[in-house]
Amino acid sequence: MVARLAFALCSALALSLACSGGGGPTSAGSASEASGSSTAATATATATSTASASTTGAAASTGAASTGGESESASAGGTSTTTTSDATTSGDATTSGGLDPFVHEFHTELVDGRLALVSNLPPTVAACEALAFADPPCDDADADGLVDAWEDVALDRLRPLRRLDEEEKLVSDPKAVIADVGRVIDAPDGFRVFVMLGYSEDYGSCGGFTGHHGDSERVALDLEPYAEGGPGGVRVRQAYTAAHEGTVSDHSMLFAGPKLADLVHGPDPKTREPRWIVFPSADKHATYATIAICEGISLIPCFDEDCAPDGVDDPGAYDRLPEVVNAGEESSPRVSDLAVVGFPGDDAWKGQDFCGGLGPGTCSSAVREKLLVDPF
Ligand SMILES: [Ca+2]
Ligand SMILES: [Ca+2]
Ligand SMILES: [Ca+2]
Repeated sequence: MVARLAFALCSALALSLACSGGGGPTSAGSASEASGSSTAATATATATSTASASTTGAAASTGAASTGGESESASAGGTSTTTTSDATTSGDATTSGGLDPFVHEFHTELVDGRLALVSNLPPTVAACEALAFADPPCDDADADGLVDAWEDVALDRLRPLRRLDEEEKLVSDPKAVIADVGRVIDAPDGFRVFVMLGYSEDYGSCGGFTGHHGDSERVALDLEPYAEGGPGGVRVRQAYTAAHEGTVSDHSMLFAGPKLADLVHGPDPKTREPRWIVFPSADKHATYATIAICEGISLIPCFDEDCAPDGVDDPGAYDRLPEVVNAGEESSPRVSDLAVVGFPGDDAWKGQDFCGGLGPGTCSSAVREKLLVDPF
């Protein structure tokens, strides 16, 4: 029972808190990380009814602080069955004005090989506020017209699991930290999801050559409305994986149309729902959509790329789905200081190098670039 309560609390605090290891940063080597942080919605803390959430600094920094804590959404993510959708209830358990409380029900599914999100919560604030429920979760702390609770679920459910190489150094580095920093926005005929895949260290290639503190990699998704998935239903229209982005050996790729079938999906370790899987190259963490693409990249000798755990007893030990935080928008951030996900000194929106919590210094590209530059 204690464990169940602890898990429920962790779920309620969701995106911004490290619930394993006593609240510290996500350890890349911990077994719990691979599956323990996949819960969905942000718990926007309320001053009145979620005292436990509102008293923690990390939770307060996710946007509850900027909204004044006027709403509550308790995530019930992380179910272990294949048939039960996650649900997020808003409002009091009792009805007000004769209206029922809104229960956010959502899950992913594959539609013609494309990942889709099914959700009964509409993405836009206007549509959300028109719902005939008591106090639906329509908060928009980042002022982009999208319901933050929907953004958080879309980000969490559609972001990829990282499947590491068997020689990836972070697996045996007890100080390694990884986390995702995301952004979700409206776009013509759909939405965009940007995910900075953060690593505390780029271990370099050829015995450490080209290594540096902080490694800001990324993927992005172009989403289209998916009416069969309910009012908040969306499905992947295009996907982007960045590899050595902006360098002479840039192997970033865009997947659209029939090429979307190349993307790899597998059961989420926690929810068992379909989840996108990407393959970061060993030690350098360039992100590839398939093992074949990764290992087919022919760089000069010694700088080749290796991906995926080959010949290991427990491939699952190389899967990572770390903590995620929705940074909001540059003009109305929900998170700026990335200490909340284990990267102290780093910032989602400042024009500074990303040092993976090991700065200051000359490290990798600013997180804001990974969130703002649209590859579609
Ligand atoms: Ca929003
Ligand atoms: Ca947003
Ligand atoms: Ca890298």
